[in-house]
Amino acid sequence: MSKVALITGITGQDGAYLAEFLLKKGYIVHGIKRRSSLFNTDRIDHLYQDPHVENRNLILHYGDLTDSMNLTRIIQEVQPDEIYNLAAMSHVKVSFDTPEYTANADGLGTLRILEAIRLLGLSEKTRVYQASTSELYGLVQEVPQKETTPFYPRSPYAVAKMYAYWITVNYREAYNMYACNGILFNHESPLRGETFVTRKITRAVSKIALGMQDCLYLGNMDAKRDWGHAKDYIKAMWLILQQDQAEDYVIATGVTTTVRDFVKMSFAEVGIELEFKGEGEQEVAIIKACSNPEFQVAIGTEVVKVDPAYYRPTEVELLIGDPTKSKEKLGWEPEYDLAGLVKDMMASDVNLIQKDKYLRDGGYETLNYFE
Ligand code: NDP
Ligand code: GDR
Repeated sequence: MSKVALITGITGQDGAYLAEFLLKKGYIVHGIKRRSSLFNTDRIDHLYQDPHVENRNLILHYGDLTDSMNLTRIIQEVQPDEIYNLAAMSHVKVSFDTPEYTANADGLGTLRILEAIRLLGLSEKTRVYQASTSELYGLVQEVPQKETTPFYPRSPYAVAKMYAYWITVNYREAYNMYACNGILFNHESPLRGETFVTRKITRAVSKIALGMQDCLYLGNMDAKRDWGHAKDYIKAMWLILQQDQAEDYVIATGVTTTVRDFVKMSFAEVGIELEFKGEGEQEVAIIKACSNPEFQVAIGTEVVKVDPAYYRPTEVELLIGDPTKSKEKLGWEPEYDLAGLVKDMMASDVNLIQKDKYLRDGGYETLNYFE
Protein backbone atom coordinates (compact mmCIF):
# COMPACT_ATOMS: atom_id res chain seq x y z
CA MET A 1 0.00 0.00 0.00
CA SER A 2 1.31 3.43 -0.95
CA LYS A 3 1.70 5.97 1.78
CA VAL A 4 -0.53 9.04 1.50
CA ALA A 5 0.87 12.54 2.02
CA LEU A 6 -0.95 15.86 2.17
CA ILE A 7 1.10 18.97 1.36
CA THR A 8 -0.20 22.43 2.18
CA GLY A 9 1.61 25.06 0.11
CA ILE A 10 2.20 22.58 -2.72
CA THR A 11 2.34 25.42 -5.26
CA GLY A 12 5.29 27.06 -3.46
CA GLN A 13 9.03 26.46 -3.86
CA ASP A 14 9.32 23.70 -1.24
CA GLY A 15 5.92 22.17 -1.98
CA ALA A 16 6.88 21.64 -5.61
CA TYR A 17 10.20 19.94 -4.84
CA LEU A 18 8.66 17.86 -2.03
CA ALA A 19 5.75 16.69 -4.19
CA GLU A 20 8.17 15.48 -6.87
CA PHE A 21 10.36 13.77 -4.26
CA LEU A 22 7.43 11.95 -2.60
CA LEU A 23 5.93 10.87 -5.93
CA LYS A 24 9.30 9.32 -6.83
CA LYS A 25 9.18 7.45 -3.51
CA GLY A 26 5.81 5.95 -4.48
CA TYR A 27 3.56 8.14 -2.32
CA ILE A 28 0.08 9.24 -3.29
CA VAL A 29 0.37 13.00 -2.93
CA HIS A 30 -2.51 15.34 -2.17
CA GLY A 31 -1.94 19.06 -2.24
CA ILE A 32 -3.88 22.12 -1.15
CA LYS A 33 -3.88 25.01 -3.59
CA ARG A 34 -5.56 28.38 -3.26
CA ARG A 35 -8.05 29.69 -5.71
CA SER A 36 -6.50 32.56 -7.64
CA SER A 37 -7.64 34.62 -10.60
CA LEU A 38 -4.75 33.29 -12.69
CA PHE A 39 -3.22 29.81 -12.71
CA ASN A 40 -0.83 29.45 -9.77
CA THR A 41 0.47 25.93 -10.43
CA ASP A 42 3.50 26.78 -12.62
CA ARG A 43 5.92 25.02 -10.28
CA ILE A 44 4.01 21.72 -10.34
CA ASP A 45 2.62 21.73 -13.87
CA HIS A 46 5.14 19.06 -14.90
CA LEU A 47 3.61 16.76 -12.27
CA TYR A 48 -0.01 17.46 -13.22
CA GLN A 49 -2.27 14.52 -14.04
CA ASP A 50 -5.53 14.74 -15.94
CA PRO A 51 -8.39 14.35 -13.43
CA HIS A 52 -10.17 12.07 -15.91
CA VAL A 53 -7.43 9.48 -15.69
CA GLU A 54 -7.91 6.71 -13.10
CA ASN A 55 -5.40 5.92 -10.33
CA ARG A 56 -3.87 9.36 -10.16
CA ASN A 57 -1.14 9.80 -7.58
CA LEU A 58 -1.22 13.61 -7.49
CA ILE A 59 -4.53 15.13 -6.45
CA LEU A 60 -5.11 18.83 -5.77
CA HIS A 61 -7.79 20.32 -3.52
CA TYR A 62 -8.85 23.93 -3.21
CA GLY A 63 -8.25 25.21 0.27
CA ASP A 64 -6.86 27.83 2.59
CA LEU A 65 -5.14 27.75 5.95
CA THR A 66 -7.59 30.35 7.25
CA ASP A 67 -10.58 28.01 6.70
CA SER A 68 -10.96 25.35 9.43
CA MET A 69 -13.95 23.59 7.87
CA ASN A 70 -12.18 23.26 4.56
CA LEU A 71 -9.01 21.86 6.16
CA THR A 72 -10.98 19.44 8.32
CA ARG A 73 -12.96 18.15 5.34
CA ILE A 74 -9.84 17.66 3.22
CA ILE A 75 -8.00 15.83 6.01
CA GLN A 76 -11.06 13.63 6.61
CA GLU A 77 -11.29 12.75 2.90
CA VAL A 78 -7.56 12.17 2.41
CA GLN A 79 -6.80 10.30 5.70
CA PRO A 80 -3.11 11.17 5.28
CA ASP A 81 -0.22 9.24 6.81
CA GLU A 82 1.87 12.41 6.68
CA ILE A 83 0.99 16.10 6.51
CA TYR A 84 3.63 18.62 5.48
CA ASN A 85 2.38 22.04 6.55
CA LEU A 86 4.32 24.29 4.19
CA ALA A 87 1.63 26.86 3.42
CA ALA A 88 2.35 30.33 4.77
CA MET A 89 2.51 34.00 3.97
CA SER A 90 6.26 33.52 3.85
CA HIS A 91 7.65 36.98 3.06
CA VAL A 92 9.16 38.64 6.14
CA LYS A 93 8.97 42.22 4.79
CA VAL A 94 5.36 41.79 3.60
CA SER A 95 4.36 40.48 7.05
CA PHE A 96 4.89 44.03 8.39
CA ASP A 97 2.18 45.16 5.92
CA THR A 98 -0.21 42.25 6.59
CA PRO A 99 0.44 41.27 10.23
CA GLU A 100 -3.06 40.08 11.10
CA TYR A 101 -3.44 37.91 8.02
CA THR A 102 0.06 36.51 8.62
CA ALA A 103 -0.84 35.58 12.20
CA ASN A 104 -4.03 33.93 11.00
CA ALA A 105 -2.49 31.87 8.19
CA ASP A 106 0.95 31.12 9.63
CA GLY A 107 0.05 30.85 13.32
CA LEU A 108 -3.57 29.75 13.62
CA GLY A 109 -3.36 27.80 10.34
CA THR A 110 -1.08 25.32 12.08
CA LEU A 111 -3.47 24.99 15.01
CA ARG A 112 -6.35 24.30 12.60
CA ILE A 113 -4.46 21.38 11.09
CA LEU A 114 -3.42 19.89 14.43
CA GLU A 115 -6.90 20.26 15.88
CA ALA A 116 -8.50 18.70 12.80
CA ILE A 117 -6.24 15.66 13.20
CA ARG A 118 -7.20 15.39 16.86
CA LEU A 119 -10.95 15.78 16.31
CA LEU A 120 -10.94 13.30 13.42
CA GLY A 121 -9.29 10.67 15.62
CA LEU A 122 -6.17 10.60 13.45
CA SER A 123 -3.66 11.43 16.21
CA GLU A 124 -2.07 7.99 16.04
CA LYS A 125 -2.11 7.66 12.26
CA THR A 126 -1.10 11.05 10.91
CA ARG A 127 2.39 12.48 11.31
CA VAL A 128 2.83 16.23 10.96
CA TYR A 129 5.77 18.28 9.70
CA GLN A 130 5.61 21.97 10.61
CA ALA A 131 7.66 24.40 8.49
CA SER A 132 9.43 26.31 11.24
CA THR A 133 12.13 28.83 10.50
CA SER A 134 15.47 30.31 11.51
CA GLU A 135 13.59 33.65 11.70
CA LEU A 136 12.53 32.43 15.18
CA TYR A 137 16.07 33.21 16.37
CA GLY A 138 15.80 36.83 15.22
CA LEU A 139 17.94 39.02 17.43
CA VAL A 140 21.21 37.19 17.98
CA GLN A 141 21.33 35.32 21.32
CA GLU A 142 23.92 32.68 20.41
CA VAL A 143 25.84 31.56 17.30
CA PRO A 144 25.70 29.17 15.61
CA GLN A 145 21.99 28.76 16.29
CA LYS A 146 20.83 25.28 17.30
CA GLU A 147 17.74 23.50 18.65
CA THR A 148 18.33 24.85 22.19
CA THR A 149 19.05 28.48 21.24
CA PRO A 150 16.41 30.84 22.69
CA PHE A 151 14.00 32.50 20.25
CA TYR A 152 13.67 36.29 19.78
CA PRO A 153 11.41 36.84 16.75
CA ARG A 154 11.78 40.16 14.91
CA SER A 155 8.79 40.34 12.53
CA PRO A 156 5.06 39.58 12.50
CA TYR A 157 5.99 36.56 10.34
CA ALA A 158 8.43 35.23 12.92
CA VAL A 159 6.02 35.86 15.81
CA ALA A 160 3.28 33.94 13.98
CA LYS A 161 5.72 31.11 13.26
CA MET A 162 6.67 31.09 16.94
CA TYR A 163 3.04 30.32 17.85
CA ALA A 164 3.05 27.57 15.22
CA TYR A 165 6.29 26.15 16.62
CA TRP A 166 4.99 25.91 20.18
CA ILE A 167 1.50 24.67 19.31
CA THR A 168 3.19 21.84 17.41
CA VAL A 169 5.30 20.98 20.48
CA ASN A 170 2.22 21.27 22.69
CA TYR A 171 0.08 18.89 20.59
CA ARG A 172 2.96 16.43 20.58
CA GLU A 173 3.21 16.53 24.37
CA ALA A 174 -0.51 16.83 25.17
CA TYR A 175 -1.92 14.28 22.72
CA ASN A 176 1.12 12.15 21.99
CA MET A 177 0.98 13.14 18.33
CA TYR A 178 3.93 12.62 16.00
CA ALA A 179 4.30 16.33 15.23
CA CYS A 180 7.70 17.91 14.52
CA ASN A 181 9.26 21.24 13.70
CA GLY A 182 11.93 21.50 11.05
CA ILE A 183 13.73 24.74 11.90
CA LEU A 184 14.97 25.43 8.40
CA PHE A 185 17.47 28.13 7.57
CA ASN A 186 17.09 30.00 4.26
CA HIS A 187 16.95 27.71 1.27
CA GLU A 188 16.77 28.85 -2.30
CA SER A 189 16.60 27.41 -5.83
CA PRO A 190 15.63 28.30 -9.38
CA LEU A 191 12.02 27.97 -8.13
CA ARG A 192 12.47 30.59 -5.39
CA GLY A 193 9.87 33.38 -5.36
CA GLU A 194 11.12 36.40 -7.33
CA THR A 195 10.94 38.87 -4.42
CA PHE A 196 13.24 36.97 -2.02
CA VAL A 197 16.70 38.48 -2.13
CA THR A 198 18.63 35.62 -3.81
CA ARG A 199 16.21 35.22 -6.71
CA LYS A 200 15.82 38.98 -7.04
CA ILE A 201 19.61 39.13 -7.42
CA THR A 202 20.03 36.21 -9.86
CA ARG A 203 17.21 37.47 -12.08
CA ALA A 204 18.51 41.04 -12.05
CA VAL A 205 22.12 40.01 -12.73
CA SER A 206 20.92 37.94 -15.70
CA LYS A 207 18.93 40.88 -17.03
CA ILE A 208 21.80 43.34 -16.53
CA ALA A 209 24.21 40.99 -18.33
CA LEU A 210 21.78 40.67 -21.25
CA GLY A 211 21.07 44.41 -21.45
CA MET A 212 17.47 44.09 -20.19
CA GLN A 213 17.89 46.07 -16.93
CA ASP A 214 20.17 48.92 -15.84
CA CYS A 215 20.41 48.66 -12.08
CA LEU A 216 19.53 46.39 -9.15
CA TYR A 217 18.16 48.14 -6.04
CA LEU A 218 18.60 46.35 -2.71
CA GLY A 219 18.07 47.03 0.98
CA ASN A 220 20.42 45.86 3.73
CA MET A 221 23.46 44.30 2.05
CA ASP A 222 25.19 43.61 5.37
CA ALA A 223 22.59 41.00 6.42
CA LYS A 224 24.09 37.53 6.72
CA ARG A 225 22.22 34.37 5.87
CA ASP A 226 22.94 30.64 5.97
CA TRP A 227 21.77 29.73 2.45
CA GLY A 228 21.20 26.15 1.28
CA HIS A 229 19.47 24.52 -1.68
CA ALA A 230 15.73 23.70 -1.38
CA LYS A 231 16.30 20.32 -3.06
CA ASP A 232 18.45 19.27 -0.08
CA TYR A 233 16.10 20.74 2.52
CA ILE A 234 12.93 18.93 1.42
CA LYS A 235 14.78 15.62 1.91
CA ALA A 236 15.29 16.61 5.55
CA MET A 237 11.54 17.26 5.92
CA TRP A 238 10.82 13.70 4.86
CA LEU A 239 13.54 12.25 7.11
CA ILE A 240 12.11 14.12 10.10
CA LEU A 241 8.84 12.21 9.70
CA GLN A 242 10.51 8.78 9.32
CA GLN A 243 12.09 8.55 12.80
CA ASP A 244 11.03 6.42 15.79
CA GLN A 245 10.55 9.51 17.93
CA ALA A 246 9.04 12.87 17.04
CA GLU A 247 11.61 15.62 17.57
CA ASP A 248 12.53 19.09 16.29
CA TYR A 249 15.58 19.65 14.08
CA VAL A 250 17.69 22.53 12.76
CA ILE A 251 18.44 22.21 9.04
CA ALA A 252 21.27 24.47 7.87
CA THR A 253 24.63 24.47 6.11
CA GLY A 254 26.67 26.05 8.92
CA VAL A 255 28.08 28.69 6.56
CA THR A 256 26.95 32.32 6.56
CA THR A 257 27.36 34.92 3.80
CA THR A 258 26.40 38.57 3.37
CA VAL A 259 23.87 39.70 0.79
CA ARG A 260 26.72 41.71 -0.75
CA ASP A 261 28.82 38.57 -1.29
CA PHE A 262 25.84 36.80 -2.84
CA VAL A 263 25.65 39.72 -5.29
CA LYS A 264 29.38 39.41 -6.08
CA MET A 265 29.13 35.65 -6.62
CA SER A 266 26.13 36.02 -8.93
CA PHE A 267 27.85 38.64 -11.13
CA ALA A 268 30.98 36.46 -11.16
CA GLU A 269 28.91 33.64 -12.73
CA VAL A 270 28.49 35.78 -15.86
CA GLY A 271 32.13 36.90 -15.79
CA ILE A 272 31.49 40.34 -14.28
CA GLU A 273 33.72 41.68 -11.51
CA LEU A 274 32.30 44.41 -9.26
CA GLU A 275 33.82 47.14 -7.15
CA PHE A 276 31.80 48.38 -4.16
CA LYS A 277 32.08 52.05 -3.10
CA GLY A 278 30.48 54.12 -0.35
CA GLU A 279 28.58 53.04 2.73
CA GLY A 280 25.00 52.66 3.94
CA GLU A 281 22.43 54.29 1.68
CA GLN A 282 25.26 55.70 -0.51
CA GLU A 283 26.77 52.31 -1.32
CA VAL A 284 27.02 51.44 -5.03
CA ALA A 285 28.64 48.66 -7.04
CA ILE A 286 30.23 49.42 -10.39
CA ILE A 287 31.42 47.08 -13.12
CA LYS A 288 35.20 46.75 -12.83
CA ALA A 289 35.80 44.11 -15.50
CA CYS A 290 33.94 41.67 -17.70
CA SER A 291 35.65 38.54 -18.98
CA ASN A 292 32.70 37.17 -20.97
CA PRO A 293 32.39 38.66 -24.49
CA GLU A 294 28.81 37.32 -24.71
CA PHE A 295 27.70 40.09 -22.35
CA GLN A 296 28.05 43.66 -23.64
CA VAL A 297 28.34 45.60 -20.38
CA ALA A 298 30.15 48.92 -20.01
CA ILE A 299 33.00 49.12 -17.49
CA GLY A 300 32.28 51.76 -14.83
CA THR A 301 28.47 51.41 -14.94
CA GLU A 302 26.70 51.56 -11.57
CA VAL A 303 24.72 48.33 -11.45
CA VAL A 304 23.78 47.96 -7.76
CA LYS A 305 22.40 50.71 -5.54
CA VAL A 306 20.67 50.87 -2.15
CA ASP A 307 16.99 51.74 -1.83
CA PRO A 308 16.02 52.15 1.84
CA ALA A 309 12.44 51.17 0.89
CA TYR A 310 13.71 47.59 1.18
CA TYR A 311 14.93 48.04 4.77
CA ARG A 312 12.83 46.29 7.42
CA PRO A 313 11.49 48.00 10.57
CA THR A 314 13.36 45.36 12.60
CA GLU A 315 16.03 43.29 10.88
CA VAL A 316 17.57 39.88 11.50
CA GLU A 317 21.26 40.63 10.99
CA LEU A 318 22.97 37.26 11.36
CA LEU A 319 21.84 33.69 10.85
CA ILE A 320 24.16 30.71 10.96
CA GLY A 321 22.82 27.30 11.85
CA ASP A 322 24.37 24.29 13.53
CA PRO A 323 23.11 21.15 11.71
CA THR A 324 24.95 18.68 14.01
CA LYS A 325 21.77 17.04 15.33
CA SER A 326 20.21 16.54 11.89
CA LYS A 327 23.45 15.13 10.51
CA GLU A 328 23.91 12.73 13.42
CA LYS A 329 20.30 11.61 13.98
CA LEU A 330 18.79 11.90 10.51
CA GLY A 331 21.96 11.20 8.52
CA TRP A 332 21.11 14.32 6.50
CA GLU A 333 23.87 15.65 4.23
CA PRO A 334 23.34 18.49 1.75
CA GLU A 335 24.62 17.98 -1.80
CA TYR A 336 24.87 21.67 -2.71
CA ASP A 337 27.18 24.28 -1.22
CA LEU A 338 26.65 28.01 -1.76
CA ALA A 339 28.75 28.08 -4.96
CA GLY A 340 26.66 25.22 -6.38
CA LEU A 341 23.45 26.99 -5.41
CA VAL A 342 24.48 30.26 -7.09
CA LYS A 343 25.57 28.37 -10.21
CA ASP A 344 22.24 26.53 -10.42
CA MET A 345 20.17 29.69 -9.93
CA MET A 346 22.22 31.77 -12.36
CA ALA A 347 22.17 29.08 -15.08
CA SER A 348 18.39 28.88 -14.79
CA ASP A 349 17.80 32.65 -14.77
CA VAL A 350 20.21 33.40 -17.63
CA ASN A 351 18.32 30.80 -19.66
CA LEU A 352 14.95 32.30 -18.70
CA ILE A 353 16.00 35.85 -19.52
CA GLN A 354 17.63 34.76 -22.79
CA LYS A 355 14.27 33.32 -23.87
CA ASP A 356 12.58 36.51 -22.78
CA LYS A 357 15.07 38.64 -24.71
CA TYR A 358 14.49 36.56 -27.82
CA LEU A 359 10.76 37.21 -27.55
CA ARG A 360 11.24 40.89 -26.83
CA ASP A 361 13.64 41.32 -29.76
CA GLY A 362 10.99 39.65 -31.93
CA GLY A 363 8.42 42.23 -30.84
CA TYR A 364 6.47 39.94 -28.48
CA GLU A 365 5.32 40.67 -24.92
CA THR A 366 7.68 39.48 -22.21
CA LEU A 367 7.96 38.76 -18.49
CA ASN A 368 6.71 41.34 -16.05
CA TYR A 369 9.49 43.47 -14.68
CA PHE A 370 8.09 44.67 -11.36
CA GLU A 371 10.18 44.82 -8.15
P1 NDP B 1 6.54 29.97 -0.77
O1 NDP B 1 6.18 31.37 -0.45
O2 NDP B 1 7.29 29.65 -2.03
O3 NDP B 1 5.21 29.07 -0.79
C1 NDP B 1 4.19 29.27 0.14
C2 NDP B 1 3.02 28.39 -0.21
O4 NDP B 1 1.96 28.63 0.73
C3 NDP B 1 2.42 28.67 -1.60
O5 NDP B 1 1.95 27.45 -2.13
C4 NDP B 1 1.25 29.57 -1.26
O6 NDP B 1 0.21 29.55 -2.23
C5 NDP B 1 0.77 28.91 0.01
N1 NDP B 1 -0.09 29.76 0.84
C6 NDP B 1 0.15 31.00 1.28
N2 NDP B 1 -0.85 31.43 2.07
C7 NDP B 1 -1.75 30.42 2.12
C8 NDP B 1 -3.00 30.24 2.75
N3 NDP B 1 -3.55 31.20 3.50
N4 NDP B 1 -3.64 29.07 2.59
C9 NDP B 1 -3.12 28.08 1.82
N5 NDP B 1 -1.95 28.19 1.19
C10 NDP B 1 -1.26 29.34 1.34
O7 NDP B 1 7.36 29.39 0.48
P2 NDP B 1 8.52 28.29 0.55
O8 NDP B 1 8.17 27.16 -0.31
O9 NDP B 1 9.83 28.98 0.38
O10 NDP B 1 8.46 27.87 2.08
C11 NDP B 1 7.61 26.81 2.52
C12 NDP B 1 7.36 26.97 4.00
O11 NDP B 1 8.58 26.92 4.72
C13 NDP B 1 6.70 28.29 4.40
O12 NDP B 1 5.85 27.99 5.50
C14 NDP B 1 7.84 29.15 4.87
O13 NDP B 1 7.40 30.12 5.79
C15 NDP B 1 8.74 28.11 5.49
N6 NDP B 1 10.17 28.38 5.48
C16 NDP B 1 10.79 28.70 4.30
C17 NDP B 1 12.16 28.86 4.28
C18 NDP B 1 12.88 29.21 3.01
O14 NDP B 1 14.02 29.67 3.10
N7 NDP B 1 12.29 28.97 1.84
C19 NDP B 1 12.98 28.70 5.51
C20 NDP B 1 12.20 28.34 6.67
C21 NDP B 1 10.86 28.18 6.64
P3 NDP B 1 0.29 30.48 -3.57
O15 NDP B 1 1.22 29.74 -4.50
O16 NDP B 1 -1.13 30.48 -4.01
O17 NDP B 1 0.82 31.80 -3.14
P1 GDR C 1 14.34 36.24 4.74
O1 GDR C 1 14.61 36.24 3.15
O2 GDR C 1 13.78 37.51 5.22
O3 GDR C 1 15.62 35.77 5.38
O4 GDR C 1 13.20 35.14 4.87
P2 GDR C 1 14.80 37.42 2.12
O5 GDR C 1 15.45 36.81 0.95
O6 GDR C 1 13.54 38.18 1.90
O7 GDR C 1 15.83 38.42 2.87
C1 GDR C 1 17.13 38.00 3.24
C2 GDR C 1 17.93 39.21 3.69
O8 GDR C 1 18.21 40.04 2.56
C3 GDR C 1 17.98 41.39 2.93
N1 GDR C 1 17.69 42.19 1.73
C4 GDR C 1 16.61 42.04 0.94
N2 GDR C 1 15.57 41.18 0.98
C5 GDR C 1 14.64 41.26 0.00
N3 GDR C 1 13.61 40.38 0.01
N4 GDR C 1 14.70 42.21 -0.98
C6 GDR C 1 15.71 43.10 -1.06
O9 GDR C 1 15.76 43.95 -1.94
C7 GDR C 1 16.72 43.02 -0.06
N5 GDR C 1 17.88 43.70 0.17
C8 GDR C 1 18.44 43.18 1.24
C9 GDR C 1 16.83 41.32 3.91
O10 GDR C 1 16.74 42.53 4.67
C10 GDR C 1 17.22 40.09 4.72
O11 GDR C 1 18.11 40.44 5.73
C11 GDR C 1 13.27 33.91 4.14
C12 GDR C 1 11.82 33.46 3.86
O12 GDR C 1 11.85 32.36 2.99
C13 GDR C 1 11.12 33.06 5.14
O13 GDR C 1 9.85 32.49 4.85
C14 GDR C 1 11.98 32.03 5.88
O14 GDR C 1 11.38 31.68 7.09
C15 GDR C 1 13.38 32.59 6.12
O15 GDR C 1 13.96 32.93 4.87
C16 GDR C 1 14.29 31.57 6.79
